Amino acid sequence: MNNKETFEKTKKLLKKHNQSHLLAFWEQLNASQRRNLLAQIEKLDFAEIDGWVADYVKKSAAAPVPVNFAPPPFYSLNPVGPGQKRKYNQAIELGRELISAGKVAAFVVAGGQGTRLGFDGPKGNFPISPVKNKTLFRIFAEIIAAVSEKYQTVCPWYIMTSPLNHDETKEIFRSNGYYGLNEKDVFIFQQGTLPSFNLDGKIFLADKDCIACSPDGHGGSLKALYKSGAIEDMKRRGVEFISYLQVDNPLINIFDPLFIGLHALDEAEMSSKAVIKTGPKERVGNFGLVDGRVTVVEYSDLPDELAEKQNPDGSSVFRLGSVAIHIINRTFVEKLNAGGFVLPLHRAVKEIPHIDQHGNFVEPDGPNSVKLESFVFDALPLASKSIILETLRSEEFAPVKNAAGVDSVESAKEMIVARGAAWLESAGAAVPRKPDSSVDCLIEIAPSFALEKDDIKTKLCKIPEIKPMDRVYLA
Ligand code: UD2
Repeated sequence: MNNKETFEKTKKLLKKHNQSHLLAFWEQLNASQRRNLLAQIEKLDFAEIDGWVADYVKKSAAAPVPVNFAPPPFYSLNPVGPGQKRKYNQAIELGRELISAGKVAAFVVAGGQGTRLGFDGPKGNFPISPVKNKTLFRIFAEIIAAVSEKYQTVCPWYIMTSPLNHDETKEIFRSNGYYGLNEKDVFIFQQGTLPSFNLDGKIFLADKDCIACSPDGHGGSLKALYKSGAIEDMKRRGVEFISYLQVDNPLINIFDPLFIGLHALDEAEMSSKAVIKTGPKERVGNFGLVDGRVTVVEYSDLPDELAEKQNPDGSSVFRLGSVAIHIINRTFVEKLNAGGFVLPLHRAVKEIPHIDQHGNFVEPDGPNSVKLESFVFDALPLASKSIILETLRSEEFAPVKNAAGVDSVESAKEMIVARGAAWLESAGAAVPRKPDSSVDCLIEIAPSFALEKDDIKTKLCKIPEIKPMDRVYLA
């Protein structure tokens, strides 16, 4: 087909789907801009887009929570009874074997914008450790290096970026020498994007030859892992289990033998860790069971009466919060992609800069657009088996979301110090505390020193003397 024919065909297609404005500036474009725009339009499936506009853009209500949403079974922090105690021990053994055999990889989703933090640049480059100011990426890299050393193996690391931060992320890794890891064991790839819509369902133009797009949500990782060749790379290396984490959690225990082992023993396909929520409205997903399948309902979609529903003992019925920590089987991702799976989309109303019908650039002063995203936890009900393991917030979850207040830089630093203090105290050290029992010094334990509490006892040759206001760094 020649250019003219392609143009006419595209024009017709856009008219049919109410998106003719995408070619509004055609006459002003040069040949390469025209090719560029047509290539972007060609990638869009307009029949699918019509469905999104009807279901998610023009409708503002989230899909209702299924009426049979029930509390799910889960493995509690401590095993219940001798049978389960044996199972936990067996799982820890198996988890260790799987890590040693190189069957577990780390996978961080780092394609988000991190707007709430107000930090310019990839969030993984945010400095967070209390004494050495290590960035999130450096902390993860040091965990991976320490696990590889502890288990005498090579743990590969997969990192998903988005077009918003891909080049910058690659440059950060390059200029930091891959944080001491082998470059060939670090696989950085991009997620996909989806067009942004105005509130009437028209796709925005970012420029005269460019469609406005945003990252397709962390659910896009399940496709991007496959498309990018990351899954193929895992297969070649013999990786069977993907340890999924978010970029904003410096307390993450990436290679947890118990979690990996329970998941493998139960032959699950995708599993999750949960914390007990701080309250009915904590901004985390809520675990439930629908038709026997583990399902997560985001905090914003859970009706108040369910969020506040209580058991006879006063505890919340839906008290298990999703901290976005998962083990995903490599073969599950392969199976999903072979079957052409579709995850539901979720809408977020955002401020998206764009050009108007006259070609003038518009910087909105309020929400003007619908951004669509898929969520990785929506794949849980597609798994043939899925387990949930309760974990302690103080040990594993300190998200850095906001500049101040809840889930902030300050709270995450305090939690890193508090965990370090608890680990040292368990080994017999005296940690100075303030009258309100908070820690009165700074403590940072490098992953090379201890990956978990029990490592401290074996590493600590001499109990350190810590004075108020000290800055303690153990490496
Ligand atoms: C997420 C979960 C919430 C809870 C919480 C724990 C959702 C919708 N909610 O909340 O249930 O588990 O985390 O901290 O997930 N990302 C990408 N690409 C994208 C969008 C996001 O890689 O297109 C990454 C992002 O870089 C980050 C993670 O996904 O690592 C979570 O993104 P978020 O901060 O937007 O999620 P949040 O805080 O709404």
